[in-house]
Amino acid sequence: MGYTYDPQNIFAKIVRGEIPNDSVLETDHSLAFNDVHPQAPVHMLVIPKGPYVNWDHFVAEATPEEVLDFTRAIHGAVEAKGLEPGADGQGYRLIMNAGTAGVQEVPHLHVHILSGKVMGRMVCA
Ligand code: DGP
Repeated sequence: MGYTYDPQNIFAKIVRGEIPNDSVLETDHSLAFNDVHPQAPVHMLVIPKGPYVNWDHFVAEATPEEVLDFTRAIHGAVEAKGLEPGADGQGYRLIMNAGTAGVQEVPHLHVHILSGKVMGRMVCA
């Protein structure tokens, strides 16, 4: 399947440094920053720096190094905010929206990390 990436999407501009972001963590291939419209007390986004539309595109075409880096960057952002589930019961939720049913607004792969409150069993409007 072919994927068409729009290099003018807002996260592409963040990766290129054309618009600012509130960074949490940066690695060779990934970037984590706070969401501009937080849906919870903690709401970060983690993106690969590479031009991938969604998770499906990433899995199909990213290099093993990018996949490993992205996976660890997600955990790195969790650690940076001290969200690891443990005795204090903190924890977090990961959400990755894709396509129309998933209501993905920005066409650059991103995972949401939500925490800071108990969010109920699922997010489903
Ligand atoms: P989604 O529906 O999964 O595509 O969510 C896109 C998220 O991106 C949404 O929670 C708001 C966030 N967002 C949109 N534009 C910007 C921006 O310019 N900066 C930051 N930090 N977040 C943004």
